[in-house]
Amino acid sequence: MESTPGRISVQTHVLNANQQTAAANRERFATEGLLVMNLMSAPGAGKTTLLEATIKALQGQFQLAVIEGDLQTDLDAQRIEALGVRAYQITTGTVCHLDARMVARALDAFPISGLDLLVVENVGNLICPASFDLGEGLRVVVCSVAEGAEKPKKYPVMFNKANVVLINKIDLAAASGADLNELMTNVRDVNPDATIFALSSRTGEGMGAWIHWLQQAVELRAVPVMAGMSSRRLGPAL
Ligand SMILES: Nc1nc2c(ncn2[C@@H]2O[C@H](COP(=O)(O)OP(=O)(O)OP(=O)(O)O)[C@@H](O)[C@H]2O)c(=O)[nH]1
Ligand SMILES: [Mg+2]
Repeated sequence: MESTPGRISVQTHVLNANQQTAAANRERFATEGLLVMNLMSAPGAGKTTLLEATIKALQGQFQLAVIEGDLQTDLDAQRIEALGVRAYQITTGTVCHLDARMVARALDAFPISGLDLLVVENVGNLICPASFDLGEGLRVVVCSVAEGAEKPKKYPVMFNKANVVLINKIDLAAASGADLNELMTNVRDVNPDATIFALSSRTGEGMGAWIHWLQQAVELRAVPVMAGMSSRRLGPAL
């Protein structure tokens, strides 16, 4: 489709307006002293399953809450609440991503004081959510092995803005014929600074390294520098 000046200026306006609200959200999160994680992936890559396993590992250590984003249903929020963690569902209707204003509105109805970690599970989509800053301090992208090793190259915006890339469903690697080394190389090509963990949210393999990293992030309220870790290739050997 041909770009027109009108189209470009409307998109720029929308993103600038979002940036202002994201900055206000970020200030609010800083005032409250919590870490906010924006969790993104293609539909079904395993965000909620990963979140369930992460909550089970961190419960009792930190005060947690979750904002869920979906086009329809509160099914993911129900899964989180079943673990005894507060969850707020945003349903976007036809909108394929969360934006900063949706999160700001959610915060008016969903108290965050006293929290250590707020996770925002974005709408399942490997494209649009990457362009909308929510005011988060930590961007985590989940990529399942079965999606295909070339996905980081085809959807670079999502991957090159991530602090962490979680390669999920490694229990399915052999069955899906996935080349994990190629996937890892492609993530590094688009984002040499991302910290990468390979894990299975279902079996728990590789979860320990991710949880350890996240514990540090929550304690610091920031993205940890991986001192003493010479490689970004963490988790089980691939
Ligand atoms: N084998 C295997 N299956 C997994 C793993 N993680 C998630 N799944 C399965 O993948 C499917 C989708 O998982 P969800 O956690 O709902 O994925 P999601 O990214 O939250 O999906 P949306 O919110 O709809 O975008 C479910 O059937 C999960 O049980 C994993 O590590 N291994
Ligand atoms: Mg989900």
